[in-house]
Amino acid sequence: MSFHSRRRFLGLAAMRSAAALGLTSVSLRPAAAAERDFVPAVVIGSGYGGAVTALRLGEAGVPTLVLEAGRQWDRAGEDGRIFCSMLEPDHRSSWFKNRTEAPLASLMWLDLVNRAVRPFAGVLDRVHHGGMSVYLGRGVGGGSLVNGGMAVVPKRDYFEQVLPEVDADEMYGRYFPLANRMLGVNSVDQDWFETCESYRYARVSRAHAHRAGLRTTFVPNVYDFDHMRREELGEAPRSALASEVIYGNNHGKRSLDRSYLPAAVGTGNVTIRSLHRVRALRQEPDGTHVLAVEQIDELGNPLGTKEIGCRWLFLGAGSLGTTELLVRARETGALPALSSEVGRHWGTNGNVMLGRLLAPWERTGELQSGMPALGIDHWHDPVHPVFAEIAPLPAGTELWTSLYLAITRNPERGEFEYRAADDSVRLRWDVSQGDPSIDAAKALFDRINRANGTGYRHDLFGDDRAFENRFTYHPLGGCALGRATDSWGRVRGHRNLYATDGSLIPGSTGVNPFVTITALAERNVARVLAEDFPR
Ligand code: FAE
Repeated sequence: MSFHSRRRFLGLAAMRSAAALGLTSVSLRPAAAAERDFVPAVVIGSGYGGAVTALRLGEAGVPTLVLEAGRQWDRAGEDGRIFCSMLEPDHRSSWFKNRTEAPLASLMWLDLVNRAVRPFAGVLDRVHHGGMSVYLGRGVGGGSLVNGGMAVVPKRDYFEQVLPEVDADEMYGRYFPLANRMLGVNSVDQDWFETCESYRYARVSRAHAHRAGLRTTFVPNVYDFDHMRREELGEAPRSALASEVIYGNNHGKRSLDRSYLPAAVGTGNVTIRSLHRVRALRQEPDGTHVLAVEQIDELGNPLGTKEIGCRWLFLGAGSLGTTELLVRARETGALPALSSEVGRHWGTNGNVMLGRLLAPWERTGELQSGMPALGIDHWHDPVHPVFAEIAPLPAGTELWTSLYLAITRNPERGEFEYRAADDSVRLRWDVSQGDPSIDAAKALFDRINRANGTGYRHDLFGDDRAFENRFTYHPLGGCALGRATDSWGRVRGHRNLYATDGSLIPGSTGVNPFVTITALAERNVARVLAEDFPR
């Protein structure tokens, strides 16, 4: 076993025993960093940016505390499963809601999808901001717990346009390969793909795209495709093939709590505290960052608030979480020197969801893998570039439907504002700002429908719209690299303060974003460790 795997193994064992004991603090040295009110480094959030940063700080010998609002997902419920399925959602599905809020709101205009649930620290959140709502993962592992696992490196020329201050040679030569390796990215066996039942839906969509003269591409994933193959054969417990994805996967998925985070804990320098939400930040004249941290239980009851001080503070609370903390801190005068660029350059990665109704003889299959493996790549279109993920509709029954999450190049950007009356930070985004995304998706899918004699489904989104652009899975921006921060994520205006997550990317990546977030965090923390920490 290599040194790295041994550390990851130790960390995994520590995480599992903490979960079994119902502890909210995980560390190889629980008495050390965990209980002190001052730690050298704090990372807020345990998604991609936070997990990368925690591992590299821990490896460099920096005692580090990770504060995560959600719970650790390692303890089975009464049904013996950690996560619930999409078909039978329960309290584990949703972050303090009375009812699930799934992306598909209806079937045949009927309210068949969502269920009443009791409020709990569940794994998927949908945060509402007027014209836009944002899906987020909540828990140790952030979005990696709920996402479709699609691990896509962006097109280089587009990456260079979006983040011109980043050395693309270094990213494509070093940090994207590193991110893919660390995340455990793998590709589907194409022979199996062509014959399996689980991807019949993708093959049907591919045939329709090709009939319209369009190009499709296989998409790597962090779900273990060999496990999936064995699921179909009945040799492994089903997860991707048991309608599990947005409320978590019980098997097969290499989420961050299986990769970066146990490796971080295994360094012996990193402590993770779950169900700890950072409410506010300030900085003392001597440079100490002070965080107001609230601890809750799984039912949301407050267990107390305390202040934690640190010298280096890394914000990995995701695009919304990081932006909210910074905007509030600037507007309340707690971090007065933050730039006016904080809270700007926010976008949806041009997300639009849509479904097409197929002919009755075009079966997409009752068994559909929840992990997408194919995309329609039409990004080179000069007017309407689109990268469309061929998404499953794993309802366990034949629905003669092709579903897509289209990523488009939408130049519209949102901004965040602070409202003193209720101490809230709100996104300003008008529904009409999503129109360019619909125009692009419509141009592509009209072409596919024309070539195949098919049409849109109008019954999936709660009314009779064909295109859903009122939510995003891919919130990006709010603390954009090179604008609100320097070229390495150091937040301008305050010392030893860093953004390390999707907030750095100004609104768009052209593909699903987590590989980019991971690689960028790897690049930035390497520089920060070399320059900002004593040797
Ligand atoms: P993120 O993963 O959101 O982690 C932030 C963490 O911070 C969360 O665990 C929060 O609970 C925590 N947090 C927030 N505020 C606080 C606070 N105040 N105090 C303490 N903790 C806090 O951030 N992307 C892909 O590339 N491929 C896909 O297939 C894909 N599918 C998706 C499907 C769904 C349903 C969703 C919701 C997202 C999907 N994404 C996908 C997007 C991807 O998961 C997302 O871009 C990343 O998770 C963002 O990573 P960050 O590090 O920015």
